[in-house]
Amino acid sequence: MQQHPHSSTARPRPATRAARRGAGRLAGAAAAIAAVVGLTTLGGPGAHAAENPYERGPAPTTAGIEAARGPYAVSETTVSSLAVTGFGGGAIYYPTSTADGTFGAVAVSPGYTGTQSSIAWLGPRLASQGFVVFTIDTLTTVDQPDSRGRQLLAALDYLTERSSVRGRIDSSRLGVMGHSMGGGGSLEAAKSRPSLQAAVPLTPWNLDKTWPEISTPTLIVGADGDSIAPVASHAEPFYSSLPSSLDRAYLELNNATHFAPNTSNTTIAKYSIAWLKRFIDNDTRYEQFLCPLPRPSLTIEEYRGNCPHTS
Ligand code: 9J3
Ligand code: ZN
Repeated sequence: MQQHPHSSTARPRPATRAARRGAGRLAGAAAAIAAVVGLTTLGGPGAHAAENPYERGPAPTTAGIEAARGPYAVSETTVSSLAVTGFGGGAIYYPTSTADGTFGAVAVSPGYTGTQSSIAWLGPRLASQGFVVFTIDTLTTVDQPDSRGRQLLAALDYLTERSSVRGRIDSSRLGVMGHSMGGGGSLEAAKSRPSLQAAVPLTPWNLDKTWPEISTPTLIVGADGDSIAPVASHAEPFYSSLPSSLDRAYLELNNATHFAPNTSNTTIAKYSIAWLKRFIDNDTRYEQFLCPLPRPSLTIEEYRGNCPHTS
């Protein structure tokens, strides 16, 4: 599918000079009337809210966010570990087109012993929906969650300040994701950088069970069959310890293991896309997929969260 650049239909122009003058006067009068009408309706219940400057792509559908690819064609560039400091390099996936302006960006950390290839499927899957996505390698594959959190932030700094795609990114609209210790690292990153707009830890693992310091909207994804980071001692207490005033959610995958985030997974993609769109892009068109709370199904063991969202 092709990207959907904002386009306007060209208006036929009157042929004669007089006709153009006439059209100009009419347009001026119409603008004046529109300005007065706009003033009288500002703030009223029927007022059209200012257009969201961060919204990207067409109106979403369930099929669209469940699809293997979204509306944007995606390009990829790799970043050598030798070219960066504070993390291990990785792969950047980004919408090819420059017609839609800048995009929000997300850094994604792998888990213990994993490399960026273990979470690479998320790169094109999320980027094709209109994000710049950096799936990273860590400095060593045995780095712990606190280190992975710092590395996610170093990767975002590289992405927005030095990378070849820095001009395509809105540096005020950033998020973090990660698998296992990388999910634990996502919590660490959000705790230390409250300006992050969204966090999505995937079957997260961390020795720290309490996250009341987080003010970033956070979707925690657990797996009912996870015996490495059991939800009862990881994902669930992480979710429960987030402030109850925060926009937060807990999605527990049904019939899934610790390694569900390592291969293409439509449930993970669908709710990650909705969460990132809703909170990185402030795109309330995606609220429909998050509220009312998704019901248990063949793929969802349980879903908890607050509705409606407040930020
Ligand atoms: O990143 C992970 O997969 C964390 C789970 C783990 O291996 O914990 C044992 C140290
Ligand atoms: Zn804590």
